[in-house]
Amino acid sequence: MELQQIQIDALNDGLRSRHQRAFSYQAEQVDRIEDIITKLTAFQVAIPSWALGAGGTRFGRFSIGGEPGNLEEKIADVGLLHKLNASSGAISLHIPWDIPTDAAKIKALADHHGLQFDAMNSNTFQDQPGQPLSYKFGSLQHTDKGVRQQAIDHNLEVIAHGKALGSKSLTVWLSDGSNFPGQLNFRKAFQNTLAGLEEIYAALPEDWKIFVEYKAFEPNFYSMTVGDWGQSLLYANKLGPQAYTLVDLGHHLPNANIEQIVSLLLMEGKLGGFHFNDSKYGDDDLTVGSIRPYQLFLIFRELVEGMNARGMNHAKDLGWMIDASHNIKDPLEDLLQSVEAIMIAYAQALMVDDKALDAARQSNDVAHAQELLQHAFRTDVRSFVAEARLRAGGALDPLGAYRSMQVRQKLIAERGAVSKATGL
Ligand code: RM4
Ligand code: MN
Ligand code: MN
Repeated sequence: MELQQIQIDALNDGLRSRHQRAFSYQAEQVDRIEDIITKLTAFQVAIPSWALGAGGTRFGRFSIGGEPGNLEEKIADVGLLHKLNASSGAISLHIPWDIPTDAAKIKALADHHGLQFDAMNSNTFQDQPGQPLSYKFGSLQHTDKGVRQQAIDHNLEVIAHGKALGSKSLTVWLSDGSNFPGQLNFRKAFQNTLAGLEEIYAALPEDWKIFVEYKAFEPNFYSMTVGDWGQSLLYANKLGPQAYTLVDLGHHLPNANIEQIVSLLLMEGKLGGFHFNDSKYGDDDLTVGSIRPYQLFLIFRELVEGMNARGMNHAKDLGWMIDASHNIKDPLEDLLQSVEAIMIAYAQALMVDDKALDAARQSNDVAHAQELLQHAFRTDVRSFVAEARLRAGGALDPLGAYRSMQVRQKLIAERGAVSKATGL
């Protein structure tokens, strides 16, 4: 199904005067409002193909109905999101879950929805049917050269698919690691992994980036071979200028200071991409901003400050993506909420008075420095985000529009109540 602009405009008409009142009241209190709106309009967050269906846990999975059954339907779903929020203009594919059999056709379909192909993701954390060698004891780290080669070849295949679609980056997340002390020689595991990454790096097209994603634990619980930002940065530095670290918000040990990590990676020119989600305990993959919105704001604040310090384009120079899993909510509703939370945090980060903050820091005025950040965080910027959306042709209230147009009911009617998305 597709949403028509005329439907969105009609819904917006009913909300317009209330929005205008809120927007003019809030905008009056902010400097550089036009600059903020322009930046918000340009900012696009990629949607991962695997977040469009129900996830589940190892205890079970509950179907939500109308899930996309193939790549075309996944693109259509992201098209729906983008039509509503004008901020989800890219999709990130996972191979082999999303192998494009006819790349030109898939590309044309994405174009039709105004979508680009964000980072391609490889998968060496599961065994696929018919796969000759198993990843049970790792992929690039494996003691067996044959397994390592299989994982390298898979990544080269992912690059080839990405090239055909116009993607510009490869994200490698490895589940490699060990479950018990003694299982692994850490140094050899690192060296094998690096050697494999070097071969993949050598196959990257010149205008591509490779993102090395780290994760503290799970599925391995004693050690992970790319376990934290230090290890990821080591790989990225050794690989070369096209290699970067990717930060997934759920991949840290509890209470890690992610904003500081982000700041230092940016300082080194080695932050490449971002996976947004929220968590209370671990890799919970919950809706962005649903548990720790202040942390999200602080991270965005470092992102904005660090990108400005390097003269980077906020919208284009880093890979922005959601990485989430939906167990009880409608994934499309959840993703609308996630994108909204990201835009809000970004808008608040753009509002921080840098000069005043610098001065407060310089004079060690701790209370004032804290006030300056909290003032931005506590400002209600929802009407700014809505205004940016409105100007780009999106819905003033994307979630409300989604519900009143009965999108899920229509998807269920089209695809059935028991359709299952490929993915996790
Ligand atoms: C991992 C990691 C990767 C994602 C997979 C599905 O935990 O976050 O980014 O590709 O999940
Ligand atoms: Mn991730
Ligand atoms: Mn994850």
